[in-house]
Amino acid sequence: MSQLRLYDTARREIVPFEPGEVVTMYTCGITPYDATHLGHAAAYVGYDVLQRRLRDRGHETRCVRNVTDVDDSILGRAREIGVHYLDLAAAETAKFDDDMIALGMLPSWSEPRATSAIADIRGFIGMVLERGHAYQAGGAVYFDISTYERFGQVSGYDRATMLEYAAERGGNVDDPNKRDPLDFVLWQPSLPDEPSWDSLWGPGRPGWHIECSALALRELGTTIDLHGGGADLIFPHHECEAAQSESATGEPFVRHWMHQAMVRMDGEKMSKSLGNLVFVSVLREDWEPMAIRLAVVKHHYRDGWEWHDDLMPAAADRLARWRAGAAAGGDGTAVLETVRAHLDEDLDTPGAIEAIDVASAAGADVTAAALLLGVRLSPDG
Ligand code: 5CA
Ligand code: ZN
Repeated sequence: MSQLRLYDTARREIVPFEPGEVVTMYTCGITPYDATHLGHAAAYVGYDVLQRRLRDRGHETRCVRNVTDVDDSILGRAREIGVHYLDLAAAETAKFDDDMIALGMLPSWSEPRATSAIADIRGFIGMVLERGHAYQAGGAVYFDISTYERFGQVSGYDRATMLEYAAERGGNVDDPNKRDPLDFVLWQPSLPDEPSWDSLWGPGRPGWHIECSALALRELGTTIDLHGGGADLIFPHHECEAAQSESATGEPFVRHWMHQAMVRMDGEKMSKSLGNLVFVSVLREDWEPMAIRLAVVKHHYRDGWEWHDDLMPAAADRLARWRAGAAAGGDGTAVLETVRAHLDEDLDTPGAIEAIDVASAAGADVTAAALLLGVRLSPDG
């Protein structure tokens, strides 16, 4: 069997991915304050294809995907529309789950909510403080990046770039309580109408990054095989996770980092905050879910791509062609092997799709090959 090779964000090159029999993975899940858009779908489709190929190679995969049910954005939206934040989270998570099932996603090994981890988070912050990597100021607890030499190991960004992204992505660089603007919050006081939990450092709520470190440790252990999410999370989110996790445990946090490039619309990252969104649920009104999945896997996970309306009819045509090939019933073993080889080379889904196109046009039954991409050709397949 060929070697499975994957790009590692931290090493900045394609390297062999050689986990043990059980593969532990953690992918950053949604903040459920709005519907699932194509950017989310793309992020999870990539991890799904990876899991399918790993299982096909004989591994057991355990992929944890958290739900950020308490943070600035969900609390802000709940306040704006006048509902309890947990009701908002529950409603949006249910819709997200429905979209994920429709898109043929393997079930997650677990889907823990951030609010399920308050006790774990408090314990985790205690470990970081005890080892001298954090300080208290103004009712909050901050991670002290001056105590952690490898800050920057995941992103490879220089300080100026880190400052720019921290300012853009909710890092509160102007917070006067911080010793360094790149220090980040582990625990913070809540506003009067926000949820608040008791802690040794005063009442409050967790910072954002800490939930993923605490949940990865709780669910999967000290060192995990693979961690990722969208590339927008490389900094500060994953950089900060790595810093606090390695500071808390003294052990390596992640063996391999994998990030999905951004899906764009109108030239900008598709995002809830900008509002340039294509919702999966809206696309599902006009197109079958497998065509939506095909429109996504047509792109390589490391190439950012722009959404445009022609993608759906093209994907639906392709699905129909593959089905016609499957009905013709020719031998599909060769194309299955070709697809495996493409996936083993940094999840080359565009290459795999081209190979399926060719085989299908020649009358091969491409059902098994398509299924490795998570594309079901028969309704009950
Ligand atoms: N709850 C946090 C992670 S702990 C969060 O980032 N939530 S999110 O709802 O904003 O994003 C969910 C996932 O979708 C993240 O992995 C994020 O990186 C990814 N994502 C968001 N927008 C895009 C996009 N336009 N293209 C690709 N991936 C995206
Ligand atoms: Zn996360």
